Amino acid sequence: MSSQESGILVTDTKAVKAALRTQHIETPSWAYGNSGTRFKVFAQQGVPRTPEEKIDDAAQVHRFTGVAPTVALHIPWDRVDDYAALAAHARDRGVGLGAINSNVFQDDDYMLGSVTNPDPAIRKKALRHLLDCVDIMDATGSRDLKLWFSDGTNYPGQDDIRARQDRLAEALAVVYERLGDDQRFLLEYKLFEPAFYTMDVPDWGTAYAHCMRLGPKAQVVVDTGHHAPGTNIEFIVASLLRENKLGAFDFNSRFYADDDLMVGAADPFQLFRIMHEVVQGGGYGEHVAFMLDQCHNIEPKIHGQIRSVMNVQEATAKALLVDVEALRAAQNSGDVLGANAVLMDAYNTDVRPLLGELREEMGLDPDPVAAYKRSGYFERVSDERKDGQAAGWGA
Ligand code: PSV
Ligand code: MN
Ligand code: MN
Repeated sequence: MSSQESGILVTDTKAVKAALRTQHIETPSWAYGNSGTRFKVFAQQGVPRTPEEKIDDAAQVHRFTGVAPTVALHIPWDRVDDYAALAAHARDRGVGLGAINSNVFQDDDYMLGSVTNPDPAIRKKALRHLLDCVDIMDATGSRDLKLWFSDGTNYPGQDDIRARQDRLAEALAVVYERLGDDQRFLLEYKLFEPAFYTMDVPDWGTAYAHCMRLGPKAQVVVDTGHHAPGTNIEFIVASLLRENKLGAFDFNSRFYADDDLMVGAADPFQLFRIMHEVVQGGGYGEHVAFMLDQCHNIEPKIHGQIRSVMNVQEATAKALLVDVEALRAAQNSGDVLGANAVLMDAYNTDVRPLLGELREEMGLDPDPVAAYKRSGYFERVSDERKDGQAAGWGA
């Protein structure tokens, strides 16, 4: 969307802004509740007490950024009696309900696994939960079911690796069959934790193999915090896009393991490289869902989500600014440093003025954080939510 003339980047900013205007970044309900590490969950002021209040907070992120129109639910953390009513509440607040995240990791029964547990009764219980989640999707109108399994083993010999894959395949096939025509499941992989010898879905290859067997409604989720240090995530993104198997991202950033920090905080350049592959690989559209999966332990929740959304926008804007013609020309002529320079030119562009302009064109404040702070929302809910039990992991 840009061209290089005598060393100056001339860009079709109109086209870049048009693409950015349609971006859809989903925030997670669990980001608004109290969170922590295994050592301590910190209680913060003004934290929502109910799924409805989490949605109210997510609506603030959309109100000030204009590109976060949906919020993902995690079941049973967001259990309610009437999901259609919850969807109506969301609509009333100007947002929609997004992906339904299943949770088969917080029950004593799942100590040795959920859908891969050697005990058929426990497998059945876990499968029941996944199917219940599809019922919820029917009520909320959600398209995506996110499946993450904590299943795995800690010790060599603890269980049969292949038998566990068979059990997983069996459960996934049942869920796949239950999906409606416009629904899909997103299978998320994670290298380690909570299992430390084998995870049953440790990497994109395992997730891809399961999804490939089932068909187009089975897609892979890339959680950017779920790889070994040094893994080239953009290569995975490029490969999954080639195979039409990239369903979504769980964006967050990490310095060490599954840190779940603000998106783009640890490595904005990696985020840009990922977005470059998304844009070039035809993944910039509704079929690849941009979700955030992060928990803000020490920073204010809504402010942190706004910051993350803005960081995704900035990386996307830079990826859209890559001078593709110049890049191709350099690549095809073997100009190694020239090609690299084209990419770096885009990465080093300060896109904040462009995003500010875009927001003004969208009727928003160019500075979402300042506008949110001025709104007094935090002070208001801090006062209103003084009583009652704040939501947090597991609540
Ligand atoms: C697991 O680490 C994970 O990334 C999955 O997406 C879970 O559903 C989520 O975290 C909960 O925060
Ligand atoms: Mn995740
Ligand atoms: Mn994670």
